[in-house]
Amino acid sequence: PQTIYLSEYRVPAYLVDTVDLRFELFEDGARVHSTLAIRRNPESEEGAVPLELDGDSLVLESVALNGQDLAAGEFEDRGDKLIVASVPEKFELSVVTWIEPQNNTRLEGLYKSSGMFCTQCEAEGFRCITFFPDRPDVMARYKTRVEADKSAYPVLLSNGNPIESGDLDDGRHFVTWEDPFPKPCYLFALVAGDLVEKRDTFTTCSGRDIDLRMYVEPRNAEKCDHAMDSLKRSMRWDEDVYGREYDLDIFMIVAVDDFNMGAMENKGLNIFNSSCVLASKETATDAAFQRIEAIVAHEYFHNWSGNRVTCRDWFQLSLKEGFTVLRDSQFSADMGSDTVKRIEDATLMRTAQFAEDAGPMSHPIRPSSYIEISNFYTLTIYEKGAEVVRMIRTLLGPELFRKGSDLYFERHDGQAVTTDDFVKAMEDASGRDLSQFRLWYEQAGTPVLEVTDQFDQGQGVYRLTIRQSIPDTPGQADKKPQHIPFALGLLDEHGKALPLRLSVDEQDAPTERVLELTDAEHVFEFHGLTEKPVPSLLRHFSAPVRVHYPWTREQLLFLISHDPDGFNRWDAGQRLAVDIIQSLVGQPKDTPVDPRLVTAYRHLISDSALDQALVDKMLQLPSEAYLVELASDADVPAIHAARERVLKHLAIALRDDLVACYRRNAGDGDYAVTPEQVARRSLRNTALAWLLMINDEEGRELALRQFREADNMTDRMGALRALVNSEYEADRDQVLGDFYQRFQADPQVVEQWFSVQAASSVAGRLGKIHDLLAHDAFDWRNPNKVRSVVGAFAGQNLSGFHAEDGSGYEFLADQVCRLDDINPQIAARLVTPLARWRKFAPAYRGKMKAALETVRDKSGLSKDVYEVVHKSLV
Ligand code: HT7
Ligand code: ZN
Repeated sequence: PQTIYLSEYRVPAYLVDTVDLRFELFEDGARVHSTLAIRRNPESEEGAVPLELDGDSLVLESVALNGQDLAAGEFEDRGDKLIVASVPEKFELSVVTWIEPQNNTRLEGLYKSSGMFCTQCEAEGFRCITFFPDRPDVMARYKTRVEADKSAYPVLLSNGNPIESGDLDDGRHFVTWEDPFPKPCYLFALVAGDLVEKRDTFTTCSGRDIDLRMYVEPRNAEKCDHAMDSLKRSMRWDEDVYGREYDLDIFMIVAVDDFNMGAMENKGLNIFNSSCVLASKETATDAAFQRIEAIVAHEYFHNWSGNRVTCRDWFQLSLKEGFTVLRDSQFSADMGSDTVKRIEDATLMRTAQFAEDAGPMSHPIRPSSYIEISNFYTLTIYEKGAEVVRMIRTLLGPELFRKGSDLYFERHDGQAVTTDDFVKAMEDASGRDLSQFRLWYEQAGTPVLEVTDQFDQGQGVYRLTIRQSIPDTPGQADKKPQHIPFALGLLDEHGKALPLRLSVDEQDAPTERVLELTDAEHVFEFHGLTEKPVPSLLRHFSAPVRVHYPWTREQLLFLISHDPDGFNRWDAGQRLAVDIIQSLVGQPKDTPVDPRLVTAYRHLISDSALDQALVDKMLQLPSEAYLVELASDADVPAIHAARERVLKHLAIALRDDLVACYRRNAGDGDYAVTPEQVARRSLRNTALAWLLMINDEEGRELALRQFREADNMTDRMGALRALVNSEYEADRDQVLGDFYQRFQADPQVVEQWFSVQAASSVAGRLGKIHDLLAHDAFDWRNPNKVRSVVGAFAGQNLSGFHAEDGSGYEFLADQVCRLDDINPQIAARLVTPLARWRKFAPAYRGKMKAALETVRDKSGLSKDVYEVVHKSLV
């Protein structure tokens, strides 16, 4: 497969002004008539070169230039390209292609999901529909006529506004849509199906009424309210916080069951994975409600950050994704708790993005090459990209950042631009020089900050030395220091926040500062102190970096109860738990657990005056995945055992406190997804899970009762998960059976049922995983099902996946090979756990590598899987 390089970017030789599409949809395929108004690009130096259009899996029926059919010798159909050797400066090209959506299992382009037609064109799916210059810097105005059988497909949708509709012969009908905004083809969408419509309206800040519509299968009609409410909140928030008003008259959301990712921001017609949009309290957990709100917001925010201003090329993907993730994260924080959201974001970064950044696929947020762009929809592009934009905001302050955002949208509206254009707008609006900051876009890897300190009692000066280094990553060594905002505070022995005087005579010094690191080493002096303070470092996770500081356990315990910054209180708790668990890895089972952890946790569980949402987060022990990420030569079973040892130790010591916590948090009144209720439900589910870890009879009874009596999925799933992870085998089988019986008609709930089993180190043995794959409800063509069994097993059931005999690895390799023939995008994502083989202890490493080699040797490997496997084997 061919590697694409950023350095080889050239402006398009031809531009497309308008696209006129006509889709004839049938059961055995679809005919696509496309007419393009094309002209030579005045900015291209290429001149009168042949016209090259991209294609994939198309059957070409005809090509005409300015209405004249082209003869065989006048064009060349190479499959992946349609080449017309000689074209005038300005012309109309008409192409007719035949495609087979019903056989499209890759779910790129036009395909069928549960009987409906739908599309996914990002990144390069439009070329699976018709021949086209499939690149985001070719922006055109689209008119789309959709024709289909009226009784099977009463709803026919595309981007923009409906301008015409009517009946045709043979029980068929059509609707024509027109989108007034020029857009790249990756934002094109079409839907045809037998769907129910849910309507609402939103009045924008300038007084325009927007028609809001959701289209779902009839069985999901009652699961739309939450997404609709989330949409309205997002629209208002984007006006209030970013000054962005919606532009079309209609905004539509469609739910489909088979979808490769979470959702897609097609202009005016967002398409969602059903699991990321449909919710009722009986079928969706609190976490799902929150995820839906965030994803609806994310897709909506793309209307400006992505659609009105789009990417010049796919190397700029983080331009839209990083900025939009920051925007959705600010939105979620505003809808709930700032601290809790920051903890969740930092957890994801540290657990999964840092791992990606240290692995074989490590890449900068603006990569310089790729083989398959679908492999670059990564945590680095999305989450680290958002952290990078967040750092710009931290450096500029909220007002100048907003000024920069306004300038960016105003300057580039209707354009396809680069990350550099974004940074330039921020610079121009603020007057700040971000040249060194741009290294965040170019250099991969997680910076490491080594922090040491020293107190000069005589001078009353506290010296903090911070050394920055960035590890080598594939193709990048000897990196330059980056510009890092480093927020900190200092506490005295009573926990009082000390003024941070950077000079002896500084008056009214703040108690929190953002230091700017630009050199490989900095020494900061804080004056006017009478005792050595306790540092509270990298507050709010002010930069996506690792901080190493020789904290003592006393200092961490002190910060857990005294740090005025909620995020860092949580962070101190995590560091303490990590330290204690790490000290037990590979140690005999009876090695004592530091009793101070129990004291700290008892305080958290029993003090109801504390912010319960924060307490809930603080009670969660660092995950196995995070402990693995922190380890080198990771021995997963040993890490799993040490973590379980601590968990059980805490559960035994705090048994009565857990029962009290459960009872105190029982009963919410009417179900609502408020921060208070979410925290209560989560706390009582944590208490249940811990009690069942130690085979507590009362805990078992509470869990069984909660399972039976629950009126919402959070409670039911909390009880189910606790029982599935317990040693009460008969109860486990009973509740799993009951659950399936009750919810078997609901695919989203069945997915949860699959994943709670596959992710369990107790219930998810390999034999069980095979049973799940053989289950009637399992479907290889449905990505959610594959993720909920194979993905959950390899990504969450770490001790099962890393079985000593290597059976987990062989299993995954087999499934990846099988899936690669069906859906390469999903196969490439699934192979990731094996690709990290270098991270693990020698006994595991060799077996992982061998499994990966079997994937490499599969014949007809897709370029998606090829890229991941080959990059991880070099
Ligand atoms: N921008 C969307 C990306 C996306 C996607 C990419 C590749 C293959 C399938 C896909 N479905 C959606 C989603 C988003 O970031 O909002
Ligand atoms: Zn996005």
